[in-house]
Amino acid sequence: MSTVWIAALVASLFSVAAAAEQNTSLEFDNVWVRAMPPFQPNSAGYLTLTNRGDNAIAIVSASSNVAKSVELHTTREVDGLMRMEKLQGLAVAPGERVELAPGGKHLMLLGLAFRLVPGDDVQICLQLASGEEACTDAEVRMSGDEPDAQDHQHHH
Ligand SMILES: [Cu+2]
Repeated sequence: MSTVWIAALVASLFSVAAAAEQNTSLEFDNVWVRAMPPFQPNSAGYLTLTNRGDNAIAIVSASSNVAKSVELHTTREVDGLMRMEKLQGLAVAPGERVELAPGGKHLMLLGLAFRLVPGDDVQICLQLASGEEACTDAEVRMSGDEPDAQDHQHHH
């Protein structure tokens, strides 16, 4: 095997690694799913997304291993009532940080396969307009954290 051939092979391996790296320019933080009492069909997932890449990332849909379907929702106050609305997608600009937190945007997990208990690990995947999929583990937590989480939203 010639040295040149090995050099070419190493170079191609590196370019594959670099390409794989680009897929992960979406960074996940504080990913969790709300624990639910028995017989609740739905739950909500929260996370912070940061775009570490140079290109805008468009999230077109989401999925989870514990739900039939996952929708992107936002919460809006209408006549003093908090209402959830379905979002068609979510764009994250380069360098932008988007928080999905209680009282705001969230992932709606519809049709839970089983009861979510605190400490469980579930998987959340986001499908991107580019055709790529970004997946992360989420921890199941109690909803008692909610007022706290809302509080933290306002100061960074
Ligand atoms: Cu919702």
